[in-house]
Amino acid sequence: MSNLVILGAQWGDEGKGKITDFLAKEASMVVRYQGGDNAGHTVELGDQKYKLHLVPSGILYKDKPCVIGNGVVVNPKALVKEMDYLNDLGVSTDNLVISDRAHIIFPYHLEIDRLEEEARGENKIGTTVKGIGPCYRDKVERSGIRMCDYLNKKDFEDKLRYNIKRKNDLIVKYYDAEALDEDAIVEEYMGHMERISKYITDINVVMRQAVKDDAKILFEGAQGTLLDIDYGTYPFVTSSHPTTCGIAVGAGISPYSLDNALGVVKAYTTRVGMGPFVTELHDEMGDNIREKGFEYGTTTGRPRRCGWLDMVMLNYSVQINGLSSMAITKLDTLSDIEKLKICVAYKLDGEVIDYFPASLETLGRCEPIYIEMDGWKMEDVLKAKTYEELPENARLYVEKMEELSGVPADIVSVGPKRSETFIRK
Ligand code: 2SA
Ligand code: GDP
Ligand code: MG
Repeated sequence: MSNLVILGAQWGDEGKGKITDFLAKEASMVVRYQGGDNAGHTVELGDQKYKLHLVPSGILYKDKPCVIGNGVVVNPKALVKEMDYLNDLGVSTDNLVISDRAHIIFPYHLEIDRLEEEARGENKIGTTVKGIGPCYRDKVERSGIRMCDYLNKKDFEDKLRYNIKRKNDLIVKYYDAEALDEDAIVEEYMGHMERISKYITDINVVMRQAVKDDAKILFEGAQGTLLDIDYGTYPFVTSSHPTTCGIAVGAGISPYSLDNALGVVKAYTTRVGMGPFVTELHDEMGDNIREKGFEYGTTTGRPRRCGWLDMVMLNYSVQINGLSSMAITKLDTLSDIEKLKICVAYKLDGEVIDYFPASLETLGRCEPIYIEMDGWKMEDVLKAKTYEELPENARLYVEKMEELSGVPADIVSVGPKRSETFIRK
């Protein structure tokens, strides 16, 4: 048996969607275990670009069950919209399975997300305003509404009405904003729930059977390690566990069932939203990378902040996730740059450190220590049909990443399409 997690080793948008789609061919099922429709996973097939948010990236194969685990927070309206979008493109969503333990995002979560960001002013997190934090907060506070609650429609409606009243109190009294329309929400969401109810099931049963059958399960992480609520750059993080740790609580399976962890690593670093970023480039080079790599949010369209590869951060990610291999993406974006930099350590108050500090104030004082690598030409990347045919300096860059992390780069990606992917072993 070989179960695998594919996760973001940095701040998200490393190309998880592309790599998941690429490897899903070999998998029996694909499972999302955290996050919600804040995620934006892009898969390009031929001339068609698919942007996935809640639906696992295995959906483009006809025969793969695609599971939305209990650790995911699901906005039924967003899910219906995504299903319609996929169906309109000729993609069937019949293989979708939604955990009956997954929590539901309602309009009050989005409104509170928006109001809290507004109230934070300059200290805002830069959330996607999809209601993710407020929904996970209700889950932990034990006032959330789950998919299984819909089994009893009367109870479901009562719980929803009670929650809307309480949240409206907060919205009006605390934020001095307008109350949401209770009846309109109930009517609309009962309709969305009706639409998705046939996909709701106890995924523990599905997962138990999969393990019994020796199925090859592929877990698809959303966001990235440095956005983990515990291990990320708190509070500039999301409210779930995008790391391997998230699987045990978010996918109806024991941690012992996981065999391998594949970290998707962008050849440089990006971040969308606020928070510290040691290797960030505030100059023309940063703009150049953003434009060449088309670094804009898949969900919100926000420009992503860009910087050099940070091995201190990556090695932290290797350790937390127990990465057994890497998929290095967007190597092509670094083409035509004469000298590339890789951060190998931080300088903190005159001392050299190789660990990732918890305190943002300390992290803010860290300066990157770089090594330089020679660049390569895009025209030479475009000619390559195998890893060995890539320009020598591009291969040296990949091998330097392996040397500095101690993790093999089994996959190297040089473009958004399935065909632009090289397997090395
Ligand atoms: P949230 O909305 O509460 O999860 O936001 C909290 C932080 O998590 C970041 N975050 C993300 N970072 C990278 N990619 C994400 N998905 C979209 C994409 C983002 C987009 O694929 O591009 O379109 O803007 C994602 N989702 C959440 C977020 O920026 C905050 O820093
Ligand atoms: P995810 O959230 O990790 O799935 O990543 P996103 O889809 O948000 O962003 C990654 C973007 O890079 C998408 O537009 C992908 O199509 C694209 N992409 C993935 N791999 C490569 C690559 O190797 N080269 C280039 N140029 N683009 C890539
Ligand atoms: Mg993304």
